[in-house]
Amino acid sequence: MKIWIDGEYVAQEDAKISVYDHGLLYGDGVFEGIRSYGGFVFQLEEHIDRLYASAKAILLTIPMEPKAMADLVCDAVRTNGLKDSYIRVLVTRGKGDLGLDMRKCPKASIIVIADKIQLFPEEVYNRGMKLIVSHLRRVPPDTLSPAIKSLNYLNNILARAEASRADCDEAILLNRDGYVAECSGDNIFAIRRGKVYTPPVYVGILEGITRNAVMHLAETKLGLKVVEQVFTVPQMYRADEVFVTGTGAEIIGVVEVNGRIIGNGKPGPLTQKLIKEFRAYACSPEAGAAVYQTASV
Ligand code: PXG
Repeated sequence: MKIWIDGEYVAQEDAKISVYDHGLLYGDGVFEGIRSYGGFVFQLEEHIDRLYASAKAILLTIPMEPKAMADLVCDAVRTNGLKDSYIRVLVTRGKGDLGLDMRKCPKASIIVIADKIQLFPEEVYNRGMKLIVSHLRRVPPDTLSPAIKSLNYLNNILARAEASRADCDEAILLNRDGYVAECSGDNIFAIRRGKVYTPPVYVGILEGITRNAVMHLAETKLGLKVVEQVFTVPQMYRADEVFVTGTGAEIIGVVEVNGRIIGNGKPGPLTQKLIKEFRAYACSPEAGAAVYQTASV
């Protein structure tokens, strides 16, 4: 694969950054994970918007206009001859000295990786996921806002490790008040009596782009009522269906939470309908930017 770093494509083996980059030294930077389906970059505008919002929140100036960044994402997919792909855009604080002071980092670094997507095995979609509730709480919004997609992922990584060690697929993080927030790399939904619930953004979550697309599809294609409402772990045990959404996962049914079986222990019927609708939508031109029709940067 050819990787874009600061103005040029380099071979994967040569795609390296300085050990003085504050992205590495301090996790000082932001990123996006994006997918393309059949040559269409899914929700490209939304991802670019979120990237620039994350950068603004951490006082990081991206040395490129949003439109040029959108074109670059398309170009990276095209340059690597991809149609279905996973694109990782990183903007790091750039090279500085060994102190925290961002003023010592004169220029942010831009990295764009477009590679083949490693899909979850079809088996996971069929059997569903097992979740645990992590002992770690989601970082509160007044500490490091989860709405910022920053390079600081230790909160999420340690929660995910807890899940793996318990032979589970994902971990649910609660907020400071004990309400369900989100999973380590996915948003969470519960369905009860035909109504779809998902935690509101103020609970302290990343406002997932897949989440928003799924909320829209549930309402418009399945005619379901979707509400952003706080809920607790015991309320989730009583749900008819639970599922998670994310760029990597898309939509995956949840069949167990903390050893409690959800519904009948299989991904629910509405979850399965949503997966079908999502897959049809993701491959449609209306869902994304066409990679092989846009002008090259
Ligand atoms: N919450 C968190 C904490 C995330 O990191 C999501 C929700 C879902 O957001 P989107 O916009 O993707 O629907 C994410 C993003 C991976 C991976 O390899 C997943 C994410 C980030 C980085 C890597 O599975 N999910």
